[in-house]
Amino acid sequence: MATNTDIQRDTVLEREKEALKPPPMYQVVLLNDDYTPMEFVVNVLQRVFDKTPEEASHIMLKVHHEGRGVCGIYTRDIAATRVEMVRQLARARQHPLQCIMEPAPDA
Ligand code: TYC
Repeated sequence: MATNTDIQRDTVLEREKEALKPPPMYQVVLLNDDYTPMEFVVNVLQRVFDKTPEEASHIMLKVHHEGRGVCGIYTRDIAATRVEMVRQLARARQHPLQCIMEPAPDA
């Protein structure tokens, strides 16, 4: 039978293993809609995701044509902050722009 010390040792080993792993990564995704102006989306991509005007236009058009597009891949807190920034900017202008985060597929 496993004793308390066995369990404590296993817990410590699990934590050590966890600490050695890279953090889980999340991708921030923009979703298409019929109303948000293209220029606004390009602007958001430059301001929130540090994209060049060319990169921003490319991502915006991908979202427009394919329904969704990845804006960047970040650790959980940074992804959540950027999603919130997009939502605030969209709300301030009353655009229905949707932004979500989801676990990034393994590299
Ligand atoms: N489809 C929008 C339009 O035609 C543009 C758009 C692009 C909206 C990307 C949202 O995430 C988006 N005005």
